[in-house]
Amino acid sequence: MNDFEVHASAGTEFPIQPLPQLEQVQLQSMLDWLSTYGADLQGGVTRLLYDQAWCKAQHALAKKMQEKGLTPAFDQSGNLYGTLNGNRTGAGMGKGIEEAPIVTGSHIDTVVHGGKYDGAYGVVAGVLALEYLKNHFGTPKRTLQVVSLCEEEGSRFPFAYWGSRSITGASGLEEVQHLKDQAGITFAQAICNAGFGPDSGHRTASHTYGAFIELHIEQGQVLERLGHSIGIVSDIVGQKRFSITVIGEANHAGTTPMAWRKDALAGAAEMITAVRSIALEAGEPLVATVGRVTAEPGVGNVVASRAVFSLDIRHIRQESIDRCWQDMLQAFSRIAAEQQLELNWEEHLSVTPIPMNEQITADIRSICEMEQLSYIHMPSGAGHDSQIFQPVCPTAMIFVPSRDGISHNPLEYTAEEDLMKGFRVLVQLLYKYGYGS
Ligand code: HGY
Ligand code: MN
Ligand code: MN
Repeated sequence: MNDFEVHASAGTEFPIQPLPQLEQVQLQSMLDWLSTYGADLQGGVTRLLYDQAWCKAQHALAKKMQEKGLTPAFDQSGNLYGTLNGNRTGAGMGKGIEEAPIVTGSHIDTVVHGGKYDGAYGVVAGVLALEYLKNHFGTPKRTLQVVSLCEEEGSRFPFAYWGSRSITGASGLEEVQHLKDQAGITFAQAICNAGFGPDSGHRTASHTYGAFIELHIEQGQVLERLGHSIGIVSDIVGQKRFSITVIGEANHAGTTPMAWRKDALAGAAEMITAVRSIALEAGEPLVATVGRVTAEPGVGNVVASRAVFSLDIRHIRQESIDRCWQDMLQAFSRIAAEQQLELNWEEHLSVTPIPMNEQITADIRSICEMEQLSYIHMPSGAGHDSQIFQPVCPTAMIFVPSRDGISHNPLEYTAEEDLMKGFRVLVQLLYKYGYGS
C-alpha cells in the first residue's frame, strides 16, 4: 500500500476538535495500575514474553478493554487487540470490503528491571483514547483498534519484535520455536504454557492495518534539553544484534603461565574494548553496545574456557552499520588469532533504518500547530515496532520527553502533563482518521 488511503477519505483539511474533559482521563493512574504487573524489588518493572507477569498483565488489560466498551481479542502470538468497530463497511470500496482498521498501540513486554513507560504508555494511551472517542463522539466511521503487542524487546529469547513481526508475516513460529531462554525453556514451550500458539484456538496473528500510530516516550534527552513537548519521528535507526562466542581452554589459575593461556574471557574483554574504540572512531550517531557477558566455568580460580557477549550496533544509515560490523569482526578475528582462541558469532536481528509515513507525519505536525504544542521532527535512536509495520502500512510515531533521557531503568519517568500532551495529539489524530469524512 503506497497511497495513504485514510487521508484521501478524510478529504480536505478539517479543524481539530474541541476535546471536552480530556484532562480528566486517568492516564497516569492506569499506567501506575499496569506497572504493578511485574513490579520488581528494585522499583522497576520486569514483564518478559509469556512469563507470569506478562500473562497477568495481558489478561487484566483484556478485562479493562471490555469494561471500557472495546471488544478484546487475542491472536495466536498473544497480541491483544481492543476494537472500536466503525459503522462503514468499505463504503466507496465496493460492497462488503472491510476497510483495514486504523491501529494504535505499542508493546507490553519490558527489559529486565525496566521502567513503567516504555511500551506501556502507548498501550494505555491507546485504550483510553478509544474509550474517550467512543464516549464523546460515538461510533466511528472507520474501525479503530488498540494493540498490546506481545513482545518487542527481545529480553527473554534472543529474538526481538516478535509481536509485530508475527502480525506482518515477517516471522513465523517455525523461525523461533527452538530458541531457548536463559533457563533453557524453549519458545515453543513458553508460548504453549501461556495459552497461545497454533493449537490455542486464537485466530492467526496476521492482520492488515490501514495505518499504525505509536505513541512512545523518547528514551533520550533531546526533547527535554531543547524544551519541546512533542517529537515527530522522522526515521527509526537500523540495528544489528549479535551473540559473539569466544572459545579458549579451561585451566588452573595458579599453574598456567600467562603466555601459555587460552583465556576466553581475556580475549572477549579485549574485543569489547575494541567495540568501544571502533564506535568512537566511527563517530556520532553510530552507537554500539555490549550489554551482557557470560563466562564458563565462571569460577575465580579457573581460566575461562568460553565467553559469550552481546553486541548491538545502530545507525540511521545501513552502510554505516555494515561497515562498523566489518571493522569489529576484523578486530575480533585479529585478537582471537593472537591469543589462539576460537571465534564464532550469531546474528539475531537485522532491521534497516526506515523513514516514517510522510502524510501521517504532516497530519501530526498540523495537530501540534493547531493545539499550540511545541514540536520537532527527530530520528529515533531506539528501535520500535513501528519500523516493522512501516514497510507494510503507513506508520508514524509520536514522542514525549523522558526526564534526563533515562530509559530501560527504574528511574524512567515522564511528567503527567507531558504524557497528556502526547495523548491529546493521539486522540486528535485518531479522531481525524476514524471520524473524518
Ligand atoms: O532496544 C530498543 O531500542 C528498544 O527499546 N527495544
Ligand atoms: Mn525498550
Ligand atoms: Mn519501546
